Amino acid sequence: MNDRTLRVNSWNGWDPLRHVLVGRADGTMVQAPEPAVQRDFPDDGFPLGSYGPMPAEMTAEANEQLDDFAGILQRRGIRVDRPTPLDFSQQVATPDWTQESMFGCMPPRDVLLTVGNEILEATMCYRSRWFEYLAYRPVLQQLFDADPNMRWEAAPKPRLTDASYRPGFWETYNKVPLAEKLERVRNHDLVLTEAEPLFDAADIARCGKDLFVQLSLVTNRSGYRWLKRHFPDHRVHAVTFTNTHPLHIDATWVPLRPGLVLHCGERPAEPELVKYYEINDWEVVEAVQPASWKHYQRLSFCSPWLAVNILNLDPQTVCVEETEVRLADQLVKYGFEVVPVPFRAVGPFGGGLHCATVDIERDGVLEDYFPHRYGRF
Ligand code: DAV
Repeated sequence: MNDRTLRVNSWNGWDPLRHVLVGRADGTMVQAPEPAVQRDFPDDGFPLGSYGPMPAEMTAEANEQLDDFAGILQRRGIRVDRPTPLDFSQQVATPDWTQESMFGCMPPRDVLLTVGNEILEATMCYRSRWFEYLAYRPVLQQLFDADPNMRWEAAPKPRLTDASYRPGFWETYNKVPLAEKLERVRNHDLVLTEAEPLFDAADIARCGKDLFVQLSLVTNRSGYRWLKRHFPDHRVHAVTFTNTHPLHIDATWVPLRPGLVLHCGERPAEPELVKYYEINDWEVVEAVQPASWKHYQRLSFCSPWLAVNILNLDPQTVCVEETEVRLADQLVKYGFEVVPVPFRAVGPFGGGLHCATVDIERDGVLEDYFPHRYGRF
């Protein structure tokens, strides 16, 4: 039966949260090698070239934390949906290629972008993640059936032939000196070519009328241009940060409420971006150092900056990983109520509290938080 109370609506990451998707760790893989990504965990049983399911005990612990997080949200009256995992160990193929494994469905934020009443399926750029949208289709179908105003969109499915990747990228990039790496990041000369539009949804920070798209290891200029044309009523900006491994904007530049953005200072923002925020009366706050990840770095491709991968429940309330007490103290000083959530075990499955979720409904309407123009913004 259709549930007429369902409604897709979210314009930013801070309005009061009513309905959210929370990922699952089931069956997550250390993916088989492919041009866009190579896992190399020699000390943890997965040296370069090998692949297979994440260890069962790690998956169980991550799922326990994800389920507990879902429970915390539900007890606050927030509706929670979950994806439907596939057999991620299976080989997948298109007419252009065959890939020995898929990945998982812990970080739905990477795949789905909610803008107003629209949910957009991102292109993705890993062959192992090409079919990941299928894990979210049951929820999307339900939303489409229930909400007559929901816009269900999918960006053009990419070909992901060898033409989409710079040959031998990882072999050379891993060896070049830091300064050269940063120069390549600034020029966006990374693993993806411009053969076709490619983006992950998690490279986009939503601030009402302004969408900030990070050019990264998984988002190219063509992907940014596609997004700009797809959202003609928004101001869509391409941004980069000084970060040798740019992967998703939500551990780097995290808007927490109108007028306040949390910034990972180890990854400096372009001065023009900072100035754009400042002339619009936003404060750019440098986050304190993350807590230790010593016991939870096994098989992880994320950095300790998952600390700032925060989920807002409303403009005054934020979910923060429970070990990040210094960050929590910092946020309390800015007037936030902090909900501590144990989430360390989820990190190796692809992210933190923001990565693990997708907004389906928040109260609120489209607003312009940046009335003043600056530079290219
Ligand atoms: O910056 O450590 C976070 C990835 C979130 N999906 C980082 C990557």
